Amino acid sequence: MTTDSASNPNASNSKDLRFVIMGAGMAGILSAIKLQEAGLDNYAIYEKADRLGGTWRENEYAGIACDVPSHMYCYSFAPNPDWSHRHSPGGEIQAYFEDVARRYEVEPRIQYNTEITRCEFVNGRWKVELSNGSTDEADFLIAATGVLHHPSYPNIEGLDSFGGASFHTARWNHDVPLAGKRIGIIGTGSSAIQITTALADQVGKLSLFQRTPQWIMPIENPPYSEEEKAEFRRNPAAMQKIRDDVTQQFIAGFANILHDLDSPMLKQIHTTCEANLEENVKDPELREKLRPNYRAACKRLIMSENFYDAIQSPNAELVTEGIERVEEKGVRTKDGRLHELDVLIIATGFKVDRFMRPMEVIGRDGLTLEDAWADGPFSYKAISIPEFPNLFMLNGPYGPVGNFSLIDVAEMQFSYIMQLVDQVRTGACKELGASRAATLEFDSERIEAAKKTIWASGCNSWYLDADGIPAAWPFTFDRFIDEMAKPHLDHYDMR
Ligand code: N01
Repeated sequence: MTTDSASNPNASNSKDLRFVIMGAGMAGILSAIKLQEAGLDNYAIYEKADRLGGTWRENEYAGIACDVPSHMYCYSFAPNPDWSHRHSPGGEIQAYFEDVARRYEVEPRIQYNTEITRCEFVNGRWKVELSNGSTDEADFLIAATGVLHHPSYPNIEGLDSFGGASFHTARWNHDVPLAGKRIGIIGTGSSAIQITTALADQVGKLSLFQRTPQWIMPIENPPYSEEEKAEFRRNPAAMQKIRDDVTQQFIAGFANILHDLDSPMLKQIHTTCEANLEENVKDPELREKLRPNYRAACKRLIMSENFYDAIQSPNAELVTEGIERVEEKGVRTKDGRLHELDVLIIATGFKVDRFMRPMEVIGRDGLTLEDAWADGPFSYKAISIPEFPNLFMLNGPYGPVGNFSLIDVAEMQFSYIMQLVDQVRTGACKELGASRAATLEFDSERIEAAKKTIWASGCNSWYLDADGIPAAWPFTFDRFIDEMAKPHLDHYDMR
């Protein structure tokens, strides 16, 4: 795949090319493994926390699991025969990343507790400043900083005045006992639904504060038996078969039809969610409170085995009255009622427009990322930003995020990035980044396509940017695969 041109006098000695990887989550570990494989061993991987794992390190809330099946939600080159369930819990996923990082000898290379604070492109190289006061220099920056990263807190009066324990889902406080307590959860996204399902039976009282109801796609989550795991060990093709089948289902049943509102598959998703609600919620009043007034999959589709059971358990209450304010003793809703609580869980999601920020990033001619993204984050195909040469992103703005495995996405993106790196390795140029013209053209096509997707069909969600336009890959997944297969080098400014 990667070739040095010994005959080209401009070719770089690959061993000299230095890479700085931002973050040791799923995408950062992947980058380090792939660089090592390509013989590009001159890299540093900086991680601000004291452990690797990214989102799986940060999200330790009760009931956390991945709704992408486990045999798909793992690196293609590192299948895992030991997944306990079709959708394995978050702790297992974290352990998987730790294990892969160790086995591929990336773990000892990670510099923990080291936040990148500033990067500036000076004379063809990136000068990198670190929180410990030291510096680095790199030919390439790989931004592997994740999407759902910075907790978003609601702007609710009195939030700080609550007298009990309160924490965001991504800042779970394991020291707070929950058994038998009165728990409030604000939000009804994937996090809140999983927490409700995990806690409803254990706590004294669970109050779920719902601003907007969600469609729930029913899933099954059977455990893998010891015989099945032994078979996966003996015959890795059996794992691959599951991965291929699930991937095809995701692509054909969802990712390729997001823009086709009349497609029978999208209608089928809606019908399935509707039937789930009709058949599994007995009380008609509760059923109507749980019924969304928008199309299924407009918000990120929630998958759950048993949310409806949980919310119907005797100690659970769905609160649909709006929140007036938070007080010392609990949450007061607009009808004047005080919901007394011991613990308040903030399940209000993430600031999804941050990406690598608050890091200060300064590209060509002093252009800061803050200025470049003043009207909102943008990119060329989720990979590159004009005037920020040799900086490439994994899962950057407008990448495919809709109910798909971001691992597969990152693997495709990284192999695309390696083809860009090859341009420098072979001496075709010293620096490259998407041209402004190609980025603007891509962006206007993207916006038009985004307006036609299911995400723009009449609901509010974290997919939408400040102008209400979905900021995720709006084309078919097949197109993403094609785009990532080979860069259009004429869309790059190569110097
Ligand atoms: O966050 P969210 P999340 N007052 O943004 C509500 C991934 N993930 O952490 O709908 C009251 O989806 C808000 O209400 P509304 C997955 O990609 C995956 O749950 O805007 N409520 C909404 O209900 C997911 O999509 C998995 O009206 C307020 C909720 O908070 C993404 O992470 C598991 C409010 C936020 O929902 C984020 O999920 C978990 C306010 N002021 C997460 N502000 C799996 O793989 C916000 N809300 C299973």
